[in-house]
Amino acid sequence: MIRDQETLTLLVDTLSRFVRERLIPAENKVAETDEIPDDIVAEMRELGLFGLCVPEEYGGLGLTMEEEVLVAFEIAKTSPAFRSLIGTNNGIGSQGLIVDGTEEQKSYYLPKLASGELIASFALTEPGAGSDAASLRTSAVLDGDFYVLNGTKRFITNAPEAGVYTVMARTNPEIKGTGGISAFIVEKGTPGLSLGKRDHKMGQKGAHTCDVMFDNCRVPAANIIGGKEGVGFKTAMKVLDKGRLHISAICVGAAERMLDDALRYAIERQQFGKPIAEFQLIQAMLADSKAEIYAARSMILDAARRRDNKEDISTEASCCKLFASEMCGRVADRAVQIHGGAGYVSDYAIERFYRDVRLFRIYEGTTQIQQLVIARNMIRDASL
Ligand code: COS
Repeated sequence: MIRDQETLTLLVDTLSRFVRERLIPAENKVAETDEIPDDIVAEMRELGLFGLCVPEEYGGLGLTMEEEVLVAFEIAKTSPAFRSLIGTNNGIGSQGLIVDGTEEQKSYYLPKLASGELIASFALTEPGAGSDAASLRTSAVLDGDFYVLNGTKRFITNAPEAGVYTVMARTNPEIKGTGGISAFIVEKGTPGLSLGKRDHKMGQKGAHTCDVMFDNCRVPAANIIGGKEGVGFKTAMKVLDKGRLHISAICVGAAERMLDDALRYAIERQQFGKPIAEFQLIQAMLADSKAEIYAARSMILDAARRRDNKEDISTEASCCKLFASEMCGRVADRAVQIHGGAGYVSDYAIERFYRDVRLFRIYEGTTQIQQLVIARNMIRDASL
């Protein structure tokens, strides 16, 4: 559901140039320093990148899902750390508010997220609750006009930078399953909220995660998302449906970049007296990668259009995440192989990408969770 082709083309072209001229040249510095330079963050703010998916009435660009994935294909052609910084404000950090927040909550927080004045984080995962998100143990006990939160959240993206956290916590310990879970907006600086030290990750340097701890953290009762207890798990699942589609598009962009690097290398690199691109075993790796990227791209656009059409895309989002993230892993592996020994040393970007993209098969639901969601939905639909 593209609203205005001309504006969209301008946006995609502008981003594509920004990626080529500003972000790709800064990749090595980000990997070495584990930081995104301040001037680049400022430019990202100016370009409106923190508010791509925030509705226009709250100061964002209000992109449709189809427009968002087209933008994501471009942004992902560089280090995933850049995307990660803007990703939570556009996705899992803001969507809880967008889909289920009250008008007061939306009008207070969304403009600050759209401008990038505040960074948002999504705090679902816990040390004992990863794939089994419904087993989370962080508690939220009502005490007058406040909820008192206790518990620990783990691997929380952008937590070190965040000004606001969407936190899933159990308001009703009597209900063991998902019905006892509620979602809260918790602001940085709330007494009782503290952060662990930054995680040392395999890749994605420049994108930060850490633990978020709540120790008798008093959160105003007005900050329960939607003003209602017991619906927080469903909010989180709706957020993840969209998030999974977005990550799928990121997988396509990253795979396109890796294939592009591998193709250039294969054309330049000479062995046995000719470019290695002329050898059919290399061509097979290039061709398989091209075909798989095309397949992922097509299915993501289809799912995005369906979401814009207000269809339930839980199954399709999981199909996209499953296929696109696994595809991205295969492309990374072939791209290293095409580079040969050069692919194993850090002179070439592929060594870094190979580590960076490994996360795509894990976060926002592992491949195995996507399989489970798809099969469960199939069985449910067949018995209707
Ligand atoms: N949209 C809206 N509601 C949804 C939903 C969706 N996509 N998916 C599930 N729900 C609802 C269900 O309808 C059910 O509601 P009722 O109790 O009213 O029937 C409720 O949520 C519980 O769903 P379910 O029974 O499927 O929960 P389970 O605990 O069995 O399993 C999985 C849920 C495994 C799918 C979930 O825990 C999950 O996605 N885990 C992975 C977590 C993850 O992605 N973490 C990444 C870190 S966050 S970046």
